[in-house]
Amino acid sequence: MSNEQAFERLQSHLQAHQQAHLIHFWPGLSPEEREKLCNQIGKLDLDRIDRWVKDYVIHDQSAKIPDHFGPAMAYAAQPDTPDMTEKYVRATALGEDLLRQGRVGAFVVAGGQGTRLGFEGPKGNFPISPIKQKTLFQLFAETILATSLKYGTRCPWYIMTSPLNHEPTRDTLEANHYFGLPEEDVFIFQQGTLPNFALDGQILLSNKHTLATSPDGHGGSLKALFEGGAVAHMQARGVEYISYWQVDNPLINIFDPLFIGLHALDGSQMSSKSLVKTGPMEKVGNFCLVDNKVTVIEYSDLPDEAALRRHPDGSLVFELGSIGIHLVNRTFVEQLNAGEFSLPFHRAVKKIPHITPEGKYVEPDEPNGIKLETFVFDALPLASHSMILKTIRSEEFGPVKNATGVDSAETSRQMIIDRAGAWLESIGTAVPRKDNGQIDCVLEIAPSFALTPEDLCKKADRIPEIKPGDSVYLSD
Ligand code: UD2
Repeated sequence: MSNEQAFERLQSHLQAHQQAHLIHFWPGLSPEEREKLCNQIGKLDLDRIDRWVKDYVIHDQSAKIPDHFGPAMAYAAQPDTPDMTEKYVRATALGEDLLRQGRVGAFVVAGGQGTRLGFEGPKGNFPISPIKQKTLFQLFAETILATSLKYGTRCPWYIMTSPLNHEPTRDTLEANHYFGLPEEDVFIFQQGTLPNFALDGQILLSNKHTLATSPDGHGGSLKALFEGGAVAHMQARGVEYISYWQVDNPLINIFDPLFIGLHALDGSQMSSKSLVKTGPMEKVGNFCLVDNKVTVIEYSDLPDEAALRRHPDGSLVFELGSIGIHLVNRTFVEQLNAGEFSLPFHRAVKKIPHITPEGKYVEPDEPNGIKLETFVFDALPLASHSMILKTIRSEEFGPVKNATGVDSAETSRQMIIDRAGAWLESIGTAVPRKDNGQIDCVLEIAPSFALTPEDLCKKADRIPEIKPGDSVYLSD
């Protein structure tokens, strides 16, 4: 086929889908630019895109609230009956066994943009530890290494990036020699992207030969794990359980034997950790039951009336918040990818920089387009069984999301210090506190020193006396 014929074919294909503007600048493009544009367009499934435009761009079918939904149930953070105590002991022992056998892989989703934090570069490079200023990535790597040593195994680490941050993420890990992990235990892969749309459904161009795209949301991880080769890597390593968390949470307990054990004992395909919300409007998803299936309704979608509903004792009816912590069976990811699976789209109206038909680059002041994303928790209702475990906020959730205020570096760092103080006090070490109860020193416990208060107990003789105003870093 001649170049001309190929162009005409492309043009009529695009015209049939009202997207012919994508080749508006064709005459002025170099051969390389034309090839790049053709490649991008070639990857689009325009029949499906027509449906997305109709259902999600022009109309808004996304995130429909089900007619009937109720609150989901969760295991308590601490067992509250003798039967439960026995089950938690059994589950913890099973979780530890699975860790020893190398059946659990760590998986962080790190493809987001982190706009709210205003930090240049991958969010995992954000320095967060209170004394050593270790980055999020370093803390995760050290935790994985310490866990591998503790259980006499090698836990692999899977990291999902996006085109926004793939190279700098890979470069950081390489330059830091994977923070002590063997290179072959770290598997970095990219998530997919979706085109950005103008409000009338036309795909936007970010320059004359490039479509405007953005990452397809953390729901894209369930495809990317498979298509990017992580699942095959897991198969080869004997990994059955995927411990999923979000890059912004330095307090994450990546390998929690109790959570792993309960998940396995219950035959769950995808499980979640939850915490009791600080109030009705806390910005976390809500665990609900829809048709007997665990389902997360995002904070922005839950009607106020439901969010505010309370039991007679004052507790919230929808009290269980989703904090982006899951356990997923590798075979569940395989099962999803074996068929035609898709998660529902969530639609966000955004300011999207683009090229106008006159060829001018604009960064709009007002929202001008639609970005579509999928969310990983929308896979929960697809699981044959889904378990939820409540956790304790001060132990496990201190995200760095904003530059200041709630969920900022300051609050997250303080939570790291507070948790270290609570662990030390739990083994009988005196920690200086002010009159108002606040910890009066700076504390940091390296993962190599202790992953739990029990680990700390074994090293009690190495903990110095702590005086007000001290900075104490405990490491091996
Ligand atoms: C998320 C949850 C919210 C609650 C909260 C807890 C959603 C929609 N909401 O809110 O319910 O659990 O976290 O902290 O998830 N990411 C990717 N690729 C993408 C988009 C995001 O990897 O395309 C990662 C991102 O790097 C981060 C995580 O997903 O690790 C969460 O993304 P977010 O910061 O957009 O989510 P947030 O804080 O709005």
